[in-house]
Amino acid sequence: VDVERDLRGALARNEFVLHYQGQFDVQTRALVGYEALVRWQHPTRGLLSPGAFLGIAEDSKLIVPLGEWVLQEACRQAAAWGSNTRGLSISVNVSALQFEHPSFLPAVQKALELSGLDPHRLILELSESSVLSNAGAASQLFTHLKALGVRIALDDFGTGQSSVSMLRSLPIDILKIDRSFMHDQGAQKEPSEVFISVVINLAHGLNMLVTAEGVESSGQMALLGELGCDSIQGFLLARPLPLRDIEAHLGDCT
Ligand code: G
Ligand code: G
Ligand code: MN
Ligand code: NA
Repeated sequence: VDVERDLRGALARNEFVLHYQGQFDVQTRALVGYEALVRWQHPTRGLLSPGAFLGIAEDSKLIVPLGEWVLQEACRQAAAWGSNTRGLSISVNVSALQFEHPSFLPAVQKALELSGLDPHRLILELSESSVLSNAGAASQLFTHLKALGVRIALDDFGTGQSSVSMLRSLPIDILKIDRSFMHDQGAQKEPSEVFISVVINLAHGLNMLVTAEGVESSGQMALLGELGCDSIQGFLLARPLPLRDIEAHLGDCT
């Protein structure tokens, strides 16, 4: 309850900040976008990761206003990145509770309107499991989101139970392969390599793009390139960084 009160106060005191992790074209290594990742700049405990507060934010439903803040802030900051960065996408994580809430669609609309961000640049990341447990609601909602022009990514893909028919029936733009499939590849073909290859071919067959997350080695990056993955995200190329630290990179995007 203490943390919950703290969390409520933190929203009012504007103690949350966004960090950004770059996403790169696997062939050219060009920066293609950023994923926004929330942190809590706690007055006494220091910078807290989502693991320390997202569970409580979910249980207390504070994830709804917090999620709206993240959406608005990410859109606002991305729209301000300057004319040379107009091609960069901005990915925002959306929790199950948030996307089931009736305020979600209006919140997306409001974040786009307030920021003036080109809707095509916004990618909403929903975890595979949260979409699966709400497949009916997801279908309707996704149709509305597509009408706004935003893109939809299935996050942590491969950890849930998606069926091909479900993937075909929903207007999903991007599959993000979960980082648990990214453990180091040996000389021998490991099951995860087969899995990654199947996912890439399936996605491309359904007109979707594939992002691999958790890429930590150049061996993984090379393999993903060979398998035809579209973009990669991971500590190898960039860690999540505060806004001031990515601004230097943004200046180089000309
Ligand atoms: O940034 P980090 O790797 O510590 O993130 C841990 C988890 O928190 C990840 O699963 C990530 O998806 C989630 N997360 C980060 N930022 C947000 C956010 O703004 N909203 C939601 N719902 N989840 C987030
Ligand atoms: O669930 P989601 O994909 O949103 O999780 C994003 C989280 O993954 C962030 O908290 C980020 O810190 C973490 N992350 C990003 N790249 C890597 C990586 O290369 N290795 C590991 N172990 N974690 C990563
Ligand atoms: Mn994510
Ligand atoms: Na993920």
